[in-house]
Amino acid sequence: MNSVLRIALQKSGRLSEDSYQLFKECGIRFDYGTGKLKSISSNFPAEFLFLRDDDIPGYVEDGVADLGIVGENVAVETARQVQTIHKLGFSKCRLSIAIPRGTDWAGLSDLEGKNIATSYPNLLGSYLAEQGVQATIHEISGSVEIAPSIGLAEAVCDIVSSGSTLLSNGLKEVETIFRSEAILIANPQMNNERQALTEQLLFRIKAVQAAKN
Ligand code: PRT
Ligand code: ZN
Repeated sequence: MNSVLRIALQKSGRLSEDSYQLFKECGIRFDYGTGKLKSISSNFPAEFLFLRDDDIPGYVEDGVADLGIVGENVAVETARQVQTIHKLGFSKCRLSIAIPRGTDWAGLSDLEGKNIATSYPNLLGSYLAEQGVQATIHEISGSVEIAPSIGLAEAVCDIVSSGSTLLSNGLKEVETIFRSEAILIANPQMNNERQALTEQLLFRIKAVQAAKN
C-alpha cells in the first residue's frame, strides 16, 4: 500500500489547536506551527495541508485533500459536495440573530422588511425562507457586530460562543438559527486504499473520544 491520505487543517485559528491535539492523541505525529504549508506524518501515511478554514470544503470537494476539519457552519455555508463523516465535539458555537439591546423583540416577524448583516448569507437565507420572513441580507466578511451602530443594518446574524462580543457591541441574541461544532469531512470519491486509511483514522478518533467519555 502506498497511498497517502491528504488532510486539510486550519492553519491558524479556533480549530487549529484542537485539530492538532486530536491527531496527537491518535498517535499520529507531524510538524505543526512551523509556518510550513504542508507536513508529512512520520508514523502514519498522511500528509497535512494547512489552509484557511473557508477554503477547506472546496479543496476536499476537488480532491486536492481527501479529508478536512472545519466548522459545520462553514461546511454548510459553502455548500460543497463533501461528506460529513464524523462530529468532533470541539469548537462548538452557534449562529444567531442579534439586535440592539434597547430594541423590543416580539419574534421573527420583527425582521420583516429589515436589513440583516452577516457572513453567512446562505444559512441565513434558507432559515428566513423556511420561516417565511422577507428581509434584506447584507453580506459582509468581518466585524459584523458593528453593522447596527454604523447604520448598515437593524440586525446581525453571527457566530456566538460566550456572547461577550455581542454584549460589548450593545447587542442581544434573540434567535439561534444553527448549532455548530468541528466536523471531519471527506471527498466522496476516494479510492479504496484511501478509504481504508480513513477507516483506520476514524477507528483511532473514536477510541480517543470513547476514552474521554
Ligand atoms: O483565518 P481563517 O479564515 O482560517 O479563520 P477564521 O477567522 O475565518 O475562523 P476562526 O478561527 O475564527 O473560526 C473557525 C471556526 O471556529 C468557525 O468557523 C466556527 O466553526 C468555530 N468557532 C467557535 C467560532 C467561534 N467559536 C467564535 N466565537 N468562530 C468564530 N467566533 C467569533 C465570532 O465570529 C465572533 O466574532 O468570535 C466572536 C464571538 O465570540 P464570543 O465568545 O464573544 O461570543
Ligand atoms: Zn475563515
